[in-house]
Amino acid sequence: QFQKPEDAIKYRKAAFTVMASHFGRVAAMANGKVPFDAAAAQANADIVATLSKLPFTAFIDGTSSGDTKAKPEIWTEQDKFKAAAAKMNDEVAKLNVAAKSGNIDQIKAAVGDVGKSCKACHDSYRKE
Ligand code: ASC
Repeated sequence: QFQKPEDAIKYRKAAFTVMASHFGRVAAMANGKVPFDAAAAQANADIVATLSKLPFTAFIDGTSSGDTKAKPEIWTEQDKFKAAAAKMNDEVAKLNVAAKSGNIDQIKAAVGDVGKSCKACHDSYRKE
């Protein structure tokens, strides 16, 4: 899939960036920063769900250095890193279900859980 290590680094960063943008649109509604729009919440949550699986194909060997904030622990604690990624994927899938329900309280709760799963991985595996 990737010709060079830099290609994998660029790919995963791009996937996270687009994912964060679409998650941000749902989070803004959950936090009351923008008016709730059920169709928009649904569309954005769906994009987040699709994108959330993509970055992890790109944490391949040889990509712990270069233009990346990835900590070496990703490669020395593979089981824990994979579990953290799976947790995020799981919470994002729940957000997608909540968004499809159109219930703002359910969406709020799910947004909070997704945010926690993002932060948990950043705290352990992303350099400042
Ligand atoms: C976001 C975003 C993150 C997470 C994190 C949650 O919207 O871009 O990285 O939420 O800030 O704590």
